[in-house]
Amino acid sequence: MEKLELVGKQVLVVGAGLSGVSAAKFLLTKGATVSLYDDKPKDALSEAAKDLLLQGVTFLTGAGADGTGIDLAPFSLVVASPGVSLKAPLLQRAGALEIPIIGELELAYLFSRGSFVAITGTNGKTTTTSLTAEIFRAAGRKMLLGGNIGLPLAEQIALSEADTIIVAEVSSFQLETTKEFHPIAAAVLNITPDHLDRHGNMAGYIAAKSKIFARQSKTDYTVLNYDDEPTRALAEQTPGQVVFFSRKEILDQGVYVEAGNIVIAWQGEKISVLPCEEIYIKGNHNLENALAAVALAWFCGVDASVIAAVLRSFRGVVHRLEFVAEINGVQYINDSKGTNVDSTIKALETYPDHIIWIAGGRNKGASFDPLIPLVRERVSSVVALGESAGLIKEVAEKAGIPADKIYQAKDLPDVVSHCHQIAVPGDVVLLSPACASWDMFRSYEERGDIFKNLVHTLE
Ligand code: UMA
Repeated sequence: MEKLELVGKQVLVVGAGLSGVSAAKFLLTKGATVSLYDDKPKDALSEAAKDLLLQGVTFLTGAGADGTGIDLAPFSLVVASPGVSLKAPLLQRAGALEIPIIGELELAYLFSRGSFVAITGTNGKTTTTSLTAEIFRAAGRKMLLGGNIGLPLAEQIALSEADTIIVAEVSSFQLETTKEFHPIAAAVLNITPDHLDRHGNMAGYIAAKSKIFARQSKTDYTVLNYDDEPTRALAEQTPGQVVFFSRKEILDQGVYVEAGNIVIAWQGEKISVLPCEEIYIKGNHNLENALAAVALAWFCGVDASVIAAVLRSFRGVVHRLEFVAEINGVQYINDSKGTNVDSTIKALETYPDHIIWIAGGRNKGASFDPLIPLVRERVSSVVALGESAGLIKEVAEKAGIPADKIYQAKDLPDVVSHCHQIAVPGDVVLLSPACASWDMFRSYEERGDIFKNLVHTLE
């Protein structure tokens, strides 16, 4: 499918991160004349971004912090990076001039061959996307994996063929700028407050997420979490065929747990996939991720026996409840991907007690109060870091953690050395910040990698 003519067109890419650099490269291959804007000056950009200069891309950095000096008249298309809000002055001006604004996800979609299987949700996206991709791979299907997971789709889409399944993790930021994007199977895993600073409120956030199924029809599948009320309610809105999954309820039809087994029930047929205890990745949240992956794969024609085999062997993803090391009887766990409250709730639920909890970073507008009961029940010490350290200390105080067990660290080395000093055998040192990393790090991956390296120096 090539739904966009780019030869000789002037295109402005906004944001020179992973997504923008991939979009710019892709646009060049399609014959467009590409300009790249970023708030940051050229010197602060990555080598990959700077390489684009050599490939003929014009840099518009340094034209004023919000692109005020840029003449938009020559551009016939703007490709916005997911991290750039549609409210950014440059995009507002482009909108006022009626220049179409799309994201890199939409761009990749418009040039894709094959079919998209897309996954969104506040939490569990990366695990479910990786697991689903692994199932398609094991089934011998041609498969591409990408999206918000950190692998821009624009970079890979040229490899797609008519029978390729493109398994995509899609975020609310990416969905916001979609128009034609149309997955044959789409999953919404759960919806809890996140990115409210960007979307304004829950309604705005849900509206962005709902675009995952906006272009579906009755021959497509919308996989929804029955146990999560806001997600279940989306059944009323999707034009696709609803497939519910549930960890808690026996459903008339859908994918659910019955007598400890994952079961698929559909149009009178009932298939037992495997006992839940045989799934390698543990925890209720992972069972939900597994149920969604089962639904996506089975409704796209993958045999239940292949699905079961992958669920037995799939080991999970990095930065998500990732075991780092055991040092003097203390376990160190990297959950840097815990970038919102709900995700950190799931991390705290995984360990019964003696948790030394490391949290803080950039708050995205959500309240931290839902963490209080778990902190009271399971956490023995709190280490607060970054812009929201004050708010994390407040949570600790409200949960009744004594003042001498609350520590405000200045940076990650300070965090790790403090934890090493106070931890006793049986403790779990858990980095699960409930916040984005962007106040101190480039990404949650960078935060997690630095944490892991520091922990390894203790060994
Ligand atoms: N920038 C501007 N103006 C702005 C905002 C940003 O110029 O108003 C510039 C920054 O200076 C920087 C660049 O834009 O140079 C960064 O762009 P970006 O924030 O879109 O980040 P990318 O590196 O392109 O990564 C994006 C996704 N990031 C975001 O959505 C914030 C990555 O998701 C994704 O993996 C990648 O594209 C490939 O698809 C990360 C993420 O945090 C993992 N996602 C959020 C989440 O999962 O909760 C949505």
